[in-house]
Amino acid sequence: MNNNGNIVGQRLEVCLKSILGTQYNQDGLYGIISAIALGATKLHYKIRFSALEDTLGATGGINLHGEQVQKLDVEGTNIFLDVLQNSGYVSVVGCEELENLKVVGSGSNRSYTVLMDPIDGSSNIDVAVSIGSIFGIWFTDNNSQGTDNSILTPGNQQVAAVYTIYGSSTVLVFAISGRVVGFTLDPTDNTFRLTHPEILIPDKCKYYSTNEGNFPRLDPPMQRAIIDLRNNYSLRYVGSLVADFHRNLISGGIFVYPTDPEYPTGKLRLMYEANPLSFIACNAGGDSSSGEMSILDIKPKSLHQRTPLIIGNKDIVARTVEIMTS
Ligand code: AHM
Ligand code: MG
Repeated sequence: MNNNGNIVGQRLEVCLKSILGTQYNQDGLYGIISAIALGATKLHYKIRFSALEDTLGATGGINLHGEQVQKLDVEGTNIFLDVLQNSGYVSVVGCEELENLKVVGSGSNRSYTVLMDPIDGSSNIDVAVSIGSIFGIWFTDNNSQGTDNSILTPGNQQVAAVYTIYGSSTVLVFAISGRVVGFTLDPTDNTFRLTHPEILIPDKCKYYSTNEGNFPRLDPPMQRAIIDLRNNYSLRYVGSLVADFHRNLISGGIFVYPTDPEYPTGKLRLMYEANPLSFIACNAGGDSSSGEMSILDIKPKSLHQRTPLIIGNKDIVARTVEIMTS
């Protein structure tokens, strides 16, 4: 048992309210996180059966980022749009796969906006490597609901963030201010059970995660920062941000996806990848940066904007930023 009375193995729905406390609109967050857990359970089975049900591979369509749409991208988007709408607490959803914000309902209970990447690590879908889903949860700005302006506030305004991983086990991690908690799916009764009552990034950094294949085209200061990481830590790189982030959060590490000539403003998306994971990292004692500023302080310009991302152990993020900017 931990100091909040939550017992390892307890069902998510049972311990969620005591974890959330009264500091937020408790019912709304409870409803949204439960809805994400339901969606993640559905997606867990879609992924497990994807090779058998012929839902691997591409649809033939190209998304707004110019990338091939995978069949599971479509499944994931539809599953989470559905559960978030049915939660009764979400008014607006922004999604990697949808060009514009989608208004999913109105009314006084629907006071939240969710920005999501329903399948992170799409290139790993067909090869049975860990993939995940990422969610940032915000209060809806009722004055500009559903317009781009309604979401163009820095990530430090997020109320909560969640990610899930479909890997050797299926895990759901969520953060509210000052608390990061992890659950693992129990497939015997399809419930998420408390397995990580209090996640804090370890003091010691063990790993660095970056696409080493991009090294030759990085700027010299960025190359120096990567060489410093090489000289001090072991390399681990899955190629699914959420899986690389989770390992580094639990075991200690840093993830770096800088700018390069192919991605002059970075590859990863600010609003539904960098912001939610930065919220989680910062509440677990870690940190994140774009190299120029804290990710959570960036004033966004659009739903789909990209950012360089350096995220993980606080002091190693600071050292990497110092080297890459000197
Ligand atoms: P996705 O959201 O379309 O899957 O793309 C983002 C992914 C991240 O999960 C991962 O960190 C990165 O792209 C990997 O990029 P690369 O293959 O260039 O190393
Ligand atoms: Mg992604």
